Amino acid sequence: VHLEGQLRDALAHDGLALHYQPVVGEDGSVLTAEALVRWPHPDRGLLPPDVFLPVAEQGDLLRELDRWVLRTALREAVTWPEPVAVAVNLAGLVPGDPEFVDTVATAIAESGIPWNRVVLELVETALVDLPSRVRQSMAELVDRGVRFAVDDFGTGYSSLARLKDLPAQIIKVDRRFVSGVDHDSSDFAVAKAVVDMARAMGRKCVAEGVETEAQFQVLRDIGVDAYQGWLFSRPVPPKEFRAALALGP
Ligand code: G
Ligand code: G
Ligand code: MN
Ligand code: NA
Repeated sequence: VHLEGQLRDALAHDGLALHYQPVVGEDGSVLTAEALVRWPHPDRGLLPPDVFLPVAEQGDLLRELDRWVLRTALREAVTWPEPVAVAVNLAGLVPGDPEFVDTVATAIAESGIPWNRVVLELVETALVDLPSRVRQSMAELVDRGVRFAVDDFGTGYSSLARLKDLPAQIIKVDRRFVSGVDHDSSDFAVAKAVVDMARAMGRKCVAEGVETEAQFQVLRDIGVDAYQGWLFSRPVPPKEFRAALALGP
């Protein structure tokens, strides 16, 4: 309860921080940066989301946290050079929420960022069983240029065949398959199947958690479109990210 109260306070007073991790193309150029929330806690140091997202969930603060991240990330990203996009994870503010479209549209409009530089990351479970009304609303955002990404693909319950029903332009292959892609034949098979299927359905594929040159090579051969992981960069504070952008690939 103590931590929950402090989190509530932090949310109300801009007491959280965002770090950014680049998503790069084959040539190393930065295409997107994923915003990853941290909490610079007065007594406990920089807390990772695994520690406080459960607290947020318990305290019914996830939706508010997502709104804070969305607003903050868009405001920071509008200062980046074209055409670098920003990706925001949403867990509490999801398409089924009646205020979803309005909230997103307002945040984009207020920030002044071009719509096509906004990516919204959702887990599989938030994207299945969407009533047609909700799909329609999401389509309005997509028509204006927003892209949706399915995060951690392969870890949820949907089968590959359901990929075609997911209203998402980007598929993020979970790092559990990426980690073994260069030496484990079943990880390789899953990664390849996901990428082949995604491509057949006109989606872009991002590999998450790329840590080694060997993984990168194999993923490139499979035909992944973009890459994210420690091989390229850890998540870094906004200043450091901007400095890296200025230096180029
Ligand atoms: O940054 P890190 O790799 O420690 O993130 C751990 C988990 O927290 C990941 O599952 C990630 O999706 C989630 N996460 C990180 N930042 C955010 C955020 O800003 N909003 C939400 N809803 N989840 C986040
Ligand atoms: O669940 P989601 O994909 O949103 O969260 C990304 C998480 O993966 C963050 O916690 C981030 O710090 C972590 N991450 C990013 N790159 C790597 C990597 O190369 N290796 C590992 N082990 N974790 C990574
Ligand atoms: Mn993510
Ligand atoms: Na992930």
